[in-house]
Amino acid sequence: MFDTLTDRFDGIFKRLRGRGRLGDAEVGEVLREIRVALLEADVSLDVVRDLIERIRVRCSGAELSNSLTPAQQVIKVVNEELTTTLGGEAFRLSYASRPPTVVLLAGLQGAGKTTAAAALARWFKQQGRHPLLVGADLQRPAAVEQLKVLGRGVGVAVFSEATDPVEVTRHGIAEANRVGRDVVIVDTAGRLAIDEELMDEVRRVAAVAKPDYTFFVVDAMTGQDAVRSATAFGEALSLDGVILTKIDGDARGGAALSVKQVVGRPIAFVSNGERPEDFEPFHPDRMASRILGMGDVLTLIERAEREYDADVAEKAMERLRSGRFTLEDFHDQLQQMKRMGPLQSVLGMLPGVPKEVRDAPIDDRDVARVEAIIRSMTLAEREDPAVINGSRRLRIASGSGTSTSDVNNLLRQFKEMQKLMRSTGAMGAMARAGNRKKKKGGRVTPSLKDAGSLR
Ligand SMILES: Nc1nc2c(ncn2[C@@H]2O[C@H](COP(=O)(O)OP(=O)(O)OP(=O)(O)O)[C@@H](O)[C@H]2O)c(=O)[nH]1
Ligand SMILES: [Mg+2]
Repeated sequence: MFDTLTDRFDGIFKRLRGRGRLGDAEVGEVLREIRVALLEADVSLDVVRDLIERIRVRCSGAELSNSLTPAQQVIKVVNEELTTTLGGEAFRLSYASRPPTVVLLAGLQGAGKTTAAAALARWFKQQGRHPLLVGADLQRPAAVEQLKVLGRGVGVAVFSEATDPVEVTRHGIAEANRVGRDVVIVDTAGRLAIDEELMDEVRRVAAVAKPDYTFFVVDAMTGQDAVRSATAFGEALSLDGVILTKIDGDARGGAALSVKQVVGRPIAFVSNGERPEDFEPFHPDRMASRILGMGDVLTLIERAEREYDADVAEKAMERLRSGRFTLEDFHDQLQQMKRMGPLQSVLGMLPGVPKEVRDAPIDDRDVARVEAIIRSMTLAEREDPAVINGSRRLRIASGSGTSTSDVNNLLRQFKEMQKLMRSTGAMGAMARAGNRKKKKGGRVTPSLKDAGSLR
């Protein structure tokens, strides 16, 4: 997401860096370039106007700190104002004093409501809550079944029945009370704002659900137009926030930057793929630094803490320290990395990763190939690759559907990696992170935690 915008800002700031003092003319020129970049990114015209004006005031005013170069000053101001446009503070969700906390999802057809419902249920579970999913989409025949499959995937029960959406919602909440679920997520049918009958239905669902939070689910790929459809929903329902989906497919970012101002409500969560784990709370400040190409270490660290299994990490670290890190451990580490998302997106969040590297296509199939090769080895071979002779290499290649040169490459790279890890630098960093982790007692990825200090 935001690829084009990030590229444009990259160019604008690069040109700025060579400059000394910035006069009004230079500032004006930069603002014009930013304006064009935003419009090209499909940001709503009103939003662009406001944003540019706020940047202009601050860049030509007295707010020039001496410690920063002019280019850094502009970047700082743009970063802060982009954060404001994206909603300023991160959305804070608080729980109903008398459970269950009820969340209602509404939006256009195919926006990603059902997917988001399951992902949200998973997120609540991670917060230590006990959610219940309620399937109130009786419009599309397979809708409830879809929710049940997704619910099973995240280990959350789904309530539904063949009555009508209002009754399903009422009974779903009663069910949550009966079995002691403290969060209820109601998935509703996709509807067009012009369909008055269906708009009336969702109004009646909301009337019995009395939701603590009503989220408008929007597909980012439809750009600022989809955001406008919020108006009709906002008239029928009292919206609290937006769930922006499919940001993985939105190269421009117009929707994300327009939501707050056009809908009048902030983005609460974003969805970055079809899987329940591709879903997270939205942080305006982090997104702004991502747009400006400053990476997003915080999100990465958070995700790592959530998805990384501390025991496996601990074991790997022990082995690293004692110089016994094997292909078996490497395989475990790969599994863990994969849980943080596609490698490309993980890389995109690291600051200081050169654009060429960030954009170089990483094929997750390459990773799959490496896994297949390791899986085709015997345990003894994984522990000590030195025992793998020529004929075994051939067998491993055919067993994993690769070639002997793939196998040779992996073995050579692994040997180099082992050498590198034995060198004091890597060991020291790992050991330091290990100590920190023990103090905290939580889930931490050593190498990624250290990446934070790159900032
Ligand atoms: N790439 C990508 N696909 C997504 C994302 N969220 C949902 N999808 C896909 O979009 C399609 C529609 O998602 P649903 O969750 O069924 O949408 P919905 O709003 O419930 O649709 P209706 O109930 O028919 O209105 C599915 O194929 C999802 O897998 C996302 O963040 N990224
Ligand atoms: Mg649905």
